[in-house]
Amino acid sequence: MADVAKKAQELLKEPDDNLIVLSGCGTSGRLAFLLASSFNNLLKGQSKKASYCYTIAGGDKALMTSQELPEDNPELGIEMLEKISQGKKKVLFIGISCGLSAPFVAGQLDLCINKLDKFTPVLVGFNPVNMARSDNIEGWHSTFQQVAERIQKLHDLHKGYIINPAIGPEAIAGSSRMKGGSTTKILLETILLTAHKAVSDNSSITDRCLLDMLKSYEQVHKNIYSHSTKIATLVKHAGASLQKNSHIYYIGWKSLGIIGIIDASECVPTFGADSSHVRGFVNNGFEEMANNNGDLSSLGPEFAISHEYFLKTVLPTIQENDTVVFIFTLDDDLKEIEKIAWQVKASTTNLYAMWHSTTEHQVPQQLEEIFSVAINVTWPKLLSEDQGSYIQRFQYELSTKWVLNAISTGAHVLKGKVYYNHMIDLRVSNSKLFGRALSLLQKFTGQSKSKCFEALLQSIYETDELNEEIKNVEISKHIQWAATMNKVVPTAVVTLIRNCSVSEAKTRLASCPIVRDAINACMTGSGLKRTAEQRETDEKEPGE
Ligand code: S6P
Repeated sequence: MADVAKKAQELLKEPDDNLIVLSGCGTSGRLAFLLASSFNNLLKGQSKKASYCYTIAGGDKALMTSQELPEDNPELGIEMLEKISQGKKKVLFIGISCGLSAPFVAGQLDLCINKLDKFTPVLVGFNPVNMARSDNIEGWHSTFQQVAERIQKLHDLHKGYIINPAIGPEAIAGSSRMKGGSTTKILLETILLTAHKAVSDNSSITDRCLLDMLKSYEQVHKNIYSHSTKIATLVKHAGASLQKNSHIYYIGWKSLGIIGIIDASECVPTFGADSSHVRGFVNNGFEEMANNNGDLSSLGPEFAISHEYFLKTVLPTIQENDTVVFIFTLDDDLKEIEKIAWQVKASTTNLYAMWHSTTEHQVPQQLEEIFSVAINVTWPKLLSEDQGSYIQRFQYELSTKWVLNAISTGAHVLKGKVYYNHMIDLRVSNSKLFGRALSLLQKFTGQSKSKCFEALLQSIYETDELNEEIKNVEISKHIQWAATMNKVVPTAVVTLIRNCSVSEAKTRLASCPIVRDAINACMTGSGLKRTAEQRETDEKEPGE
């Protein structure tokens, strides 16, 4: 971390010639965007030139909607990185891939390795290199693991770096938006803020500066989880909304609104949710996002993210079963918040809030009273120093992320979208998720890989008869089709357990809206339930 901070410090001194690029797919790309925006704002506040750029697989559309397929394309990553770094002398490239797995990022790292006179590659992720993804990348020369191994060699020469601490398993297997995303945020904020401070103070970067900042996040953790009872209440209400096929809406201000939009967008690939189930809105919409491509709201309703749109189009449809969560700080326009809250209250009493206050300033009582439950996170006095206020904003964001991740994940668990700790109803929308779907089928049915592969294709193409032609096309073709389908994995699980047709499996699932219960019923009926439970216990690592 210190080495990377020193590199950033060096580059920040010559903003005309240099650039820091943050990049990733899905959540990792969204965090790349958020971090790049924050640090450019910090520079702007100091009347300095913007030094950061981000790239995300799928482009800006992926900031608020799920675009999982471009993650598989290394050439796309290379193209984007070449374009934004044109004309720059030195580029610090930070590629984020929590699982050390995204081909898009592998392509970009490969470009950097081949042009070390210009690029310093940094890989951020949470797997040891020997557990990086080793599958072939369709139409490309290397695997992610091979690229990671090459970066590791550069590490010793101080020409490239890997930051990949072990952070333990995710609560929902593979849901790296949670721990992986939070740790990405903590690590990169610590590195980059330390670099900025060193440039401003003309001081050196030491391990102590990094450690002090990391430790401040420990306090954030303590602070936010002291509200766990209220967080649990929000999870319960949000879960009840989803169980009734109603919605969860986040109405946020500034970057906390963006955290809400990010959390909502992730529910689609993770839980196979519809994009209307969980939605986020931010004040001033795209103006607040300040993303590369500006206003995307003309692309469709799922790109409408402003409060204005919420009030005009969503509010009239809100019903008693919907859950609405307001997210703000005391710096936001409290009068406006109060006004919107009253408007929402006319349609639902399921009105909640999470706000950040200080020991000195609290939210006015008349505002507090509008909400059924409010999480009031109180922080010590505001730090006035420029970088200090950024630490505080980062802490607000992280604690908000933790709460919203708990709400949306918990609500989907209550909706029955999780089987043991697996997202059984994921959308099969890229090669990583195709591989995950296959291993879930093997795990829960005990059948061979080839049998599970066939069942997966049968479910994707809704047929019991697979011709050789279909079986032999590239995985990317299956994914294109699967990405448009619902309940692909649950259907395949049921066909395998019951040894039944795809249409019978669909009928069984349709008769029981809770996916977990439908699968459990099939397991019990076939005497497989204990086997699955047993397998889960057998596979647990010590300490997991
Ligand atoms: C995970 C999320 C995904 C991942 C994306 C990138 O909870 O749904 O969108 O962020 O697949 O993963 P990774 O391992 O490259 O950071």
